[in-house]
This record gives sequence, C-alpha cells and structure tokens, in this order.
Amino acid sequence: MAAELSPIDKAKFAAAKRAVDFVEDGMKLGLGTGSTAAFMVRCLGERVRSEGLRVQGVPTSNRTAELARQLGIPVITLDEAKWLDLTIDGADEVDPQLNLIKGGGAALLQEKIVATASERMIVIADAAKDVPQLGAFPLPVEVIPFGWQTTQLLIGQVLEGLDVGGRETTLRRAGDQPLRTDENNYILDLHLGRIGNPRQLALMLNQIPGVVENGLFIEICDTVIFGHDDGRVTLR
Ligand code: ABF
Repeated sequence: MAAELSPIDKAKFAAAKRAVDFVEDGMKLGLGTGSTAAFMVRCLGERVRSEGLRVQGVPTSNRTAELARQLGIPVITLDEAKWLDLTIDGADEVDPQLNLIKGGGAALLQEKIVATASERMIVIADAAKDVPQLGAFPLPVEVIPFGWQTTQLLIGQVLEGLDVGGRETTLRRAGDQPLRTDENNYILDLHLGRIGNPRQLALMLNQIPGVVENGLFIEICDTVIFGHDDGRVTLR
C-alpha cells in the first residue's frame, strides 16, 4: 500500500502501521477517526485477515465503524466492551507534554470518551502535528444546537480572561448548512492561534451550558508515534 502514497500519506501510513504492532491477540480496541486512523484500521484488518488476530473494536465514528466492518474487524459498542485495552487515534496537534488538539474530523466527543475508557492511548500522526505549543489549529468545541449563538457568546466571554492569541469563533459548516456530528450536534471552531494554558481552557469551556465537549485532550495520550515521509517513525 505504501508504494504509491504521497509523502504525507507515507508518513501517516508509517505511524499507523507501527501502532498496530502494539495490538495483541484478544484485545478490546478503541478505533480512531481521520485519515491516519483509517490507515491504522486497514493495517489492523490485514493482521486480522492474515494472522487470524482476534480483536474487538469500538469505533469512534460511523465512518470508522463502516470501514472496520468492511475489513472484517469485529465491531462492538463501548457499552458491550465497558473498558478497553488500547485506543489508537489521530490528532491535529501534539505538544511536548502530549496534550492534544483533536476534532478536525468532528469526532472528538466519541474519541474522548473512548480514549478515556482505555488502559492506554497511542496517538498516530504525521510529524507536522508535532508543535511546541497548541493553538495554531482551530480548537473544535462540540455544542448542542439549542441556543448555539448564546453558547458562542459565552465562550467569547470566557476567552476574554484567558491567555490565548486570538478570540474568533466560527460555526463549522458542511456546504451552506451547519455541520452535524454523529450525535447531531454542532462544532464551533476557536481560532486561538496560541493556547497559554490548555488545561485551564479545557476546564473553563466544559463549564459553559451548551458545551458538550472540547477538542483539548489533557493527560490522556500515553504514547505518540510520529510518521515521517521517508517511512521512519519516532516514538515519544
Ligand atoms: C481524528 O483525526 C480527529 O480527532 C483529528 O482531528 C483527526 C486527524 O486527522 P488526520 O489523521 O486525517 O490528520 O482523530
């Protein structure tokens, strides 16, 4: 598969393939969302097919569930699994403390629930996601549609008092309609530029009525595998 890939996809594939080496027979797995996670699901499906690897997967989105089923990976719900051995998922940014911004794929809610319900979380990403400070990537916040513009106003008020580089917030759209998450919620993207205190921001955001979850993953990720376009990987 790796032969005809673009340089960035080679990097994603390399990280994804290395992560699947950590999967052991009998594991209950959280299956992430996004293009890097999709490579991981394909590599996992290949091990299931070629080795008879026995795993059960809890997907973090409808699209990951569909791909896993296509590849013959047994799919179960988180309620059936109750607790997971390992979650492998992508990210939009990774800082030196392994704090993450996730949600570019609008799946942050299920991703955070599944990652939190796991003994271990491995993040897979191309090396460009390795950043000195979070915030250049717009921070996704999942909100319920009811009163979303008031929620947006309250988020703006919270941001006024925090150490961030900018305070613009936008409603993520799919065409001329608001994008809907798998839970039928909306996503507000916070264009902060720089986040001085990710832990504080994550806590403050989730206090706001109407906010369901935010894309800051603080002290959830245990290991990051960065892929490089020459096929190398580096682990942190
Ligand atoms: C998902 O994958 C999202 O949380 C994250 O935003 C995205 C990264 O996408 P990609 O792997 O396509 O860069 O986990």
